[in-house]
Amino acid sequence: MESRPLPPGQQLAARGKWPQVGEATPSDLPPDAAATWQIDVAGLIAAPRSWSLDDLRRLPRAERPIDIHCVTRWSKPAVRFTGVLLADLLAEVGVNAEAKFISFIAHSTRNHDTSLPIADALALGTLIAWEVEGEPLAVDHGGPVRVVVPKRYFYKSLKWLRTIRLLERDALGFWEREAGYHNTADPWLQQRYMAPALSRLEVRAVLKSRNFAGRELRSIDCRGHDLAGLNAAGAILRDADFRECPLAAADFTGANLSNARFAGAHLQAATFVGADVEGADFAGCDLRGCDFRGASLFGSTFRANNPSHPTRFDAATRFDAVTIEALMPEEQSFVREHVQQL
Ligand SMILES: Nc1nc2c(c(=O)[nH]1)N[C@H]1C(S)=C(S)[C@@H](COP(=O)(O)O)O[C@H]1N2
Ligand SMILES: [Mo]
Repeated sequence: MESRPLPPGQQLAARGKWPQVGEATPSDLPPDAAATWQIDVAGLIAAPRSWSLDDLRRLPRAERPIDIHCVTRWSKPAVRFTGVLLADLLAEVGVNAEAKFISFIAHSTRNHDTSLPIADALALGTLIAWEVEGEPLAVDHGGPVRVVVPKRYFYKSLKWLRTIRLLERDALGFWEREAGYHNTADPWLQQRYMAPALSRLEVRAVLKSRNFAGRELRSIDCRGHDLAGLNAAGAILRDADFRECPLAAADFTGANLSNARFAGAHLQAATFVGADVEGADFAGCDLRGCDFRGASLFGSTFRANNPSHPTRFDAATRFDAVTIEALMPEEQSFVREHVQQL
């Protein structure tokens, strides 16, 4: 396959591997879900209507190779999805002139949703898809029917699509609300997160306390602060910046550190047990005695880019044989090479 450049900060998943991300597969789908599935199109349209999969199949069939870019830094190029273009479906329902946004809502215990400006969704070639690589879409990956939005981080591609709602004003989606994920989500512009939640004053106070336990501190900038012995158990630290920080013996047990930046940090004897470090960067860190057991490692990076500041491990650095399989191929072999017990 010809290789195209990846968006900045992304790495290739192993060929044939497709991680399942987000909420768990719904446990209440009948085995024949595809036969009974209905998609409701509602909101600012001429007349609300439900569509079965067979109804959708009567519309023009579209097949597209689409690059998957997960916000936690793994990509999977040219995945062949088949379905109907959103444009062709909307042409059937007749969208009112005042509708500006489109909200996709899932079959989901938390009413998972996401949204886009209608103009963007159409211009990007959004697909309502029920097949991948010529096979019915597996339930784990959003079957019977999911949304696939090309050229956006994959959190815009809603699984288990149930309702399409046309709106005058935007309805912020689940990850955009709960995780602070960027509402535009262009991977070429690295639009991963919205602006941080805290003021500078609040940030200064919490840094001084060295107690982040249980707090929501998305995108916090910790650079230049001595945080040795930090208590960050259970803290929400997505996109946090810890580059070069002294963090010996810090406790990140159960913290959410997805996409956090640790490059060059001193993490001797720090613990990440049960933490989410998906997409986090540990290049050039001192990881002697560091504990990553039970951590979620999808898309995280350990290889140093500067040979004079290598990532350091020792016999006390701990990883799980199982969780380490979530690392992308080159990262996985690098860590295995350096950590004895694997
Ligand atoms: N219903 C639903 N759709 C969802 C999510 C979710 O949690 N629930 N997560 C999103 C995220 S963050 C990603 S990266 C992709 C993952 O799709 P996959 O599991 O097929 O890789 O689904 C997106 N769609
Ligand atoms: Mo994602």
